[in-house]
Amino acid sequence: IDIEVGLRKALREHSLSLSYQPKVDCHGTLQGLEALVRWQSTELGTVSPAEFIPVAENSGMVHDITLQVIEMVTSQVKNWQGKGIPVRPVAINLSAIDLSIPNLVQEVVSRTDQLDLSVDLLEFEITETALMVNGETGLDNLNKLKELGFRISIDDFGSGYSSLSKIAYMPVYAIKIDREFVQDVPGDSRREKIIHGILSLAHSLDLSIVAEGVENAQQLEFLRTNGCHLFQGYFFHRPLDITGTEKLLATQSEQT
Ligand code: G
Ligand code: G
Ligand code: NA
Ligand code: MN
Repeated sequence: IDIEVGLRKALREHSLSLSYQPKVDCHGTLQGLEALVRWQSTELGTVSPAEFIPVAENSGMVHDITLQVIEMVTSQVKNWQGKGIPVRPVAINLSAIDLSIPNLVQEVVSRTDQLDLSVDLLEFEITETALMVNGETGLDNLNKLKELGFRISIDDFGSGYSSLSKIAYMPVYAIKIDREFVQDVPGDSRREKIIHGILSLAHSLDLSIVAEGVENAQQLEFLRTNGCHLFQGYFFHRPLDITGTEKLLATQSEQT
């Protein structure tokens, strides 16, 4: 059994699950979560999304994964609300293929409407590469999502070929600086300069800035003093399972 066959089965059986990685402000206070898909296969063991998402994209399955992820997130948020646990916005990763689906917005809205969820509890992350390969339909979908009140972030910023000058015309509220840049600061003066450049342009465009892959206090200090707003990474939290996420949501509410 290979990844494609196994994944098809997992989708049929609805056996994918989610981890949630926190996004925090510079005080470490929880501001949001990113949903990360997980697959524990009986035949193949744990398979990383870095491995199976590309296979899913090439075999027509990635949009079904996305729809199942949306359903898991919305029902989880509803579940937390039902238990009186204060929730934070949850970001869902979209692939380029999702953006090319003309019906995408309706599919999202039908799932949030069904559970009577507020739009500001869901966000979408799109890699800059996905943003650039999508034409009319992609931009149309993003504009509609934004008009409805969903926030959109550009994931892995700096790793592709886009530029902030293009993103300035996109319905985007935040950029996430790719881990690759974060890992070499402070110290690598070229990377420091790239981050300075990204941040100053992002500030002037009023974009919110999230740093990915923050692993130590030095990185945090550099990013914070240069105007990053939110942080994600092992220094604060690894991706958490549902129990861990729930505990964190509960303790954060005690502090506020
Ligand atoms: O969680 P992890 O570090 O293993 O993720 C590896 C890669 O898989 C990352 O690039 C992440 O963005 C991507 N990924 C995780 N969950 C999803 C998802 O639900 N949909 C898509 N399209 N990509 C995801
Ligand atoms: O491409 P994307 O940014 O969505 O990737 C998310 C992945 O990055 C997750 O699978 C998560 O496990 C991983 N990740 C999150 N924080 C860190 C970190 O601080 N260091 C490293 N090396 N990986 C991280
Ligand atoms: Na990312
Ligand atoms: Mn992401």
